[in-house]
Parts: sequence; structure tokens; C-alpha cells
Amino acid sequence: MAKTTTQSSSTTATIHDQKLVRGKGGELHQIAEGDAPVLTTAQGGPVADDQNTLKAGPRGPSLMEDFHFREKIFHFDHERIPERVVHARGYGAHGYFETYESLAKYTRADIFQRAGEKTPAFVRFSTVAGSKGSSDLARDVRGFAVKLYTKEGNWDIVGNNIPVFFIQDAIKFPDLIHSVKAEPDRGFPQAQSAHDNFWDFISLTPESMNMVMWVMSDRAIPRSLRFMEGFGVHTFRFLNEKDESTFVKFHWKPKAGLQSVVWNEAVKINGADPDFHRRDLWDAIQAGDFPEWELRVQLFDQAFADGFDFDVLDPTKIIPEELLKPIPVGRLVLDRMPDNFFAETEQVAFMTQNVPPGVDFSNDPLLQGRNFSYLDTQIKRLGSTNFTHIPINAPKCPMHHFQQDGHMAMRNPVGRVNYQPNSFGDGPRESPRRGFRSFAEPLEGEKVRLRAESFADHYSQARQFFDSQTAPEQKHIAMALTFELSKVETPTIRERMVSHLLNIDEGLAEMVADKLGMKKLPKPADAAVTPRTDLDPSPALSIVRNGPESFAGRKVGVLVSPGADAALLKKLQAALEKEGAMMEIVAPKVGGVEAADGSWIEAKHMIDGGPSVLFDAVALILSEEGAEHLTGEAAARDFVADAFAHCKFIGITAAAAPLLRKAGVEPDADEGLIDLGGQKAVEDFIAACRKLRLWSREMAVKL
Ligand code: HDD
Repeated sequence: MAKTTTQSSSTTATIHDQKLVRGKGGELHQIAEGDAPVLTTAQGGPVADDQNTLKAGPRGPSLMEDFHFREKIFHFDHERIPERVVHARGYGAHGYFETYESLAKYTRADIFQRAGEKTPAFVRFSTVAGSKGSSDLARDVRGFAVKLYTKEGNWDIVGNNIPVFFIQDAIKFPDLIHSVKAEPDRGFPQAQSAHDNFWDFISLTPESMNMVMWVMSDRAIPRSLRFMEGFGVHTFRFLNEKDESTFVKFHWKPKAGLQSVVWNEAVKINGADPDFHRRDLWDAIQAGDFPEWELRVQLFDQAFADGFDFDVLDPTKIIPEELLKPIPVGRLVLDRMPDNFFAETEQVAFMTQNVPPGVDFSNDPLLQGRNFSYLDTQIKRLGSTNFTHIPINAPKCPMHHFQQDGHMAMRNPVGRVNYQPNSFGDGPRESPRRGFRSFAEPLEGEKVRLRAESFADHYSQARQFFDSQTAPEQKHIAMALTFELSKVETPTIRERMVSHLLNIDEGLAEMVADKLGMKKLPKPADAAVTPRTDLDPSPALSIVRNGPESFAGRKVGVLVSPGADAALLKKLQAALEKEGAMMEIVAPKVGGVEAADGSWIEAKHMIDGGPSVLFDAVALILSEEGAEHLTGEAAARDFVADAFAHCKFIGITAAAAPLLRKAGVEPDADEGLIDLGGQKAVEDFIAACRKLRLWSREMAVKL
């Protein structure tokens, strides 16, 4: 028998300032001393040994009596809950909503009654198609779900970063989601719409064409969760004290302006940092750079709705901002990360039907269906009707009701009375004055399964969206469609999609058909309503036209080498700090480099771990020798080549020339390469960076 049982008795070891005791088998025990808390079981029993199971002899079988082991493993085995059937991957933060002015004229919702009122909020951003572990930069719609803990109960605005949707009726939702998710026989692709099933469904669903334009645009690959818009999508109603109704659409506008990445960059970010968006939000909030959005509302009455070109109940349509200006009504600030991801971000339960008195639904058939689905899904996911007892879901206002018992009930009524009416005079009562009242919309009609004719125009707003884009944005849409359809193996599906594009924009359809290598154009798809060509472009729909005013909140990656100019680096850092932007150092070794003046430059990334796709702009502060050396490093050449290909501004010094050339970039290729050597050069570089990208560089390349 092996003599493993007769090793020397326990010894003490100090590892990373931790006093640890070595056991007989060489394992390390962290023993409680002084004020350190004692490890306990979930029942509170103190634990003596958490490294070894209870055995019959040191090499014998484990004993069933080991309640500590059993409890620990049992709990671990049950750690997972079902991920959300859609929007599984998400990231959330706490903050508050601040009301600008009273909106009492339109709504009696308490949250809008007093200027300056602050309401606690929790927001969860998400991608739709991928599972929890997928990458942040998937081409996808982003969820933008806001929970407002108002004094009259929770109000959830469960929106997206795109103001329209794929389908007009909730009954199609399972089909849409099945088609975009992994194909059921093969179990892939993950978090991608570029496959046959999705485009098959879409090409057979003309109502999705407006949304298709949006998801093929750079809206579906945002640079940061902080730099995207949010929309309530549907038309809702505000109701005032007199129960008068005003239609309302909700828009969240990021204070930092809109910004997206380009597709080639997105693909590379997914590899370099699959948590890119999470990390970005985490870093910003931890650094005290709190992201902020303005809530704006489009308010309109029945007469406007009747006169509008499209049906305001159709969730595949927008009301252009130029036609109906959104009015700012408050701001949302995110200033605190959750203490625990699972407890808060994972367990938060958003529900469209959570509205306070003074906010009501419209008859949008997608919204009506959602109001059913969200309650149902929380029970599946969180396992009990008592999911409202979980702190993140519990209202922060007083609650009084007679719901009781059930799994994991944390709150139960106190006293004898658990019903009403009762003659004991106990318990809560209804309040016709303060309680929720639905809009008394007169309704009549036959029971039918019909789509309204007013929903039938599927192409006009898709064209309007395309017309509203700048040239580089239009090019990106064409490239995205080409990429996605190139992954579709069935030629008829590709053709069917092009036949729809012909109803949207002939040039776009021709470009996509050409890039797909189609020999001839198909016939345009049959349209239920002749597509209109007279809708005015809406500048509000372009990302490029709605960028930031400064470079604040953005990040410059500086590649340095031994012998770099420390004074220049300091100057750049000071200027970026003044702008509210960040700087991260990338070096051949993560330990950093020695500058020419003998000072030490700490690095955040080693070159292989800090590709330029992680930054909004880059700078090369290199010595001649350093630049020469880096020409041999593939990661350094990619750093430069990618920054150039992604139209980023590049700050350079004369010494960087060999590396630039080796990466295929002439130091004077265009005005996006800015020499940092001159007197005002750093300021010029930052001024250029405010434009975010030099799109003319990309437009020089013909498709
Ligand atoms: Fe949905 C989650 C947004 C249509 C059914 N949806 C979910 C989330 C967002 C949206 C942001 C994630 C919330 C979170 O972070 O927990 N959904 C939308 C928007 C839609 C939309 C903007 C159209 C305008 N959804 C929609 C339809 C249905 C659903 C038509 C079903 C009929 N959605 C769900 C769901 C989810 C969900 C199955 C999954 C997880 C959850 O609810 O909590 O109930």
C-alpha cells in the first residue's frame, strides 16, 4: 500500500501575504484568525475542513454522513437557471431618472408630476439571438430595458436600440426567433443572423424589410452601450387626471452621441475581447464617467394619427423626428454597477405590462402579445410566482395585497384577514381615484384573424431609412447584406431577398446582386402597396450625422516601444484627460518600457492583447529602433493596418515610418495620419479624433 498517509504533519506557509496551513496531503488550508469570518454551511454551521471529504480512512471511500460535502455539491449542481429564451446575454447597471418638468397636462403618472424628482432605475442592455456566453459584438438588435421604481409601482420600458421591429403581430415571434437562433439539427450558428433559416423566414416576411435595413446598418454593431439610442418602439398612451388620452412614443438619446464600429472591426473585437461592451460600461461607471440618456417623447393625438401616412399601431413604422419633434422630459443616469451579476442582472424581470397609472397601452398587436409573454417567461426562468420578492424586482414603494404562499415566499400577509371585502376593517382597499384606470376606448367589431390593410406598406419606410444614411453608411448596409447573404447556401433565398431590395433601392439591390455574383437580377417582389418614393429623408436616422460633439468617453491606444518620447506621451495624456477621453498604453511587454529619458512607462496591454480594434483612435510613440523591431511583429503590423482599414485617426512620429510602411500604410497617405511632432500637433490630433472616423478613406475604395 502506498504510504501517502504518513506524510509530515501540518506546516505553515505564507503565500501572497496569506497565512496558510499545509495539510497532510500537501493541500493548503486558510484558517480563521482574529476577526476573520468563519466559513459556515448554508445552515450556518462552522466548517473545520473545506479541502477534504469525510472518508473511511485517508484512502477509503467517502461517507454519506458528510453533510457539508453533500450540501456544497447539491447547491453547485443547481446553480444554473434557464437563460432567457431571447436577450440571454445582457449587462445591467443601476441609476436614476430625473424629471425635467411636470407633464401633468398629459399624464397623471406620479413620476412626471414634479420637476427635479429622482426615481431609482435599473437598466439591462442585451443582444437578442446569442446565448449567455456569446460575444458582445454580434450583429444584432440591442435590448434597452429600463425599470423605473416609481412611487406608484414599477414601470418597465422594455425597448430596443432600434425603433421598429421585424414583425407586426406577436403570434409570429416564436417563428422569428426560431429562424434566427442556431438551426435545430446542427446546433449552430451561434449569435448570428447570417444563415439560411433566418434569411428564409425574412425573405418570406415582407413586413420585416424596414427592420432589415436597420439591422444591416451599423446600429447593430454599436461601439458602446453608452453610445446608442433606446426606443419604446410601440405607441403607448398617456392619460391625465381627466382620463384624456395622448399617444406617446419613447426615445432615449445618449448624451455622448451615437457611435458604431465597422463590421471587420466587430469580428475582430469578438475575438480580442468578447466582453467588449460589458467591460466598457463597467470601466466607465467605475471611473465615475456616468453614461446618460435624455428621455424624449413624441406626443400626438388621434387627429395626427389619422392624418399620418402609416398606422401608428404598426410596430414596423416610425414617426420621423422631423415630422414630430421628440420633447425632452427627463434624463437617465447610470452610476452604479450591481453588487452581484446573478442576483441583479440575471434575475431582473422586465415586463411590458408593468405600467403605472397614467400610462396605458395602445392596440399595437405586438405590444398586446408581449403583455402576455413577459409574465409567463419570468415564472419559467425564475421558478416561482414569487419572483417579485427578489430584491431587484421588488417595488420600492409600499405594497399591500393578499397574494400569499407559493415557492420561496419571502413576504406573507400578517394577521387574520387575507381577503377583501372583509368586515373586520383590515387590509388594503381599492382606490378608484389613485388606482390604474384603462383608457375607456370604445370598441366594437367582429372577432377576426386579420391584419389591418393600414399595415400593408412594407417598403416605403425601408427606402426612407436607406435614403437618410450618409454614403459610407449606405455602403455598410450593402456590405452587410452581401456578407449575410453570402452565408446563405440556398440560391433562391438570396434571390428572394434581392427581389425585396429592388422595392427599396435599385442601386442597393444591384450592388448586392453583383457582389453575390448573381448572373441576373430577379423580378421585384410583389408589393401589397406600391412603394413610395416621396418620403423625405430623416437626418435623425443616421449615426454619422448624430455623433458626439467631443471625444469625451472615447479611448486612444498608444503603441510605445523602448526609447519612446515620454514628454510627448505626457502631453498627449494631459490633452486627452482635458477632453474627458482615456488613454491606454500598448507595449511589447505588459511590464512596460523604459523611455528615452530613463523614466518607466507602464503598459496596460502587451501588443498581442491590445489590438487597435479596442480603441477609437491610436498613436504610435516609438523610437527608431523600436519601430524597426516592431516591423517583425505581426501583432504590431495588424495594430497599424487595422487602425487604418477601420478609418481611425492615427497620431504618428517620424520614427514610426518603417512600421507604417511595413503595415502597408504610407505616413502621408491621408489627413487621418497626424504628425504629433509640431507645436499644436496634439491638439490637432484630438480635434480630428472628435470626428471619430475618416470615412473618406473608406469611400476611396470602390465596392
Ligand atoms: Fe421581447 C425579452 C425587447 C418583442 C417576448 N424583449 C426582451 C428583452 C428586451 C425585449 C429588451 C430583455 C429584457 C431583459 O433585459 O431582461 N421584445 C423587445 C422589443 C420587442 C419585443 C423591443 C418588440 C418591439 N418579445 C417581443 C415579442 C415577444 C417577446 C413579440 C413575445 C410575444 N421578450 C419576450 C420574452 C423575454 C423577452 C420571451 C425573454 C426574457 C424575458 O422576456 O424576460 O418574454
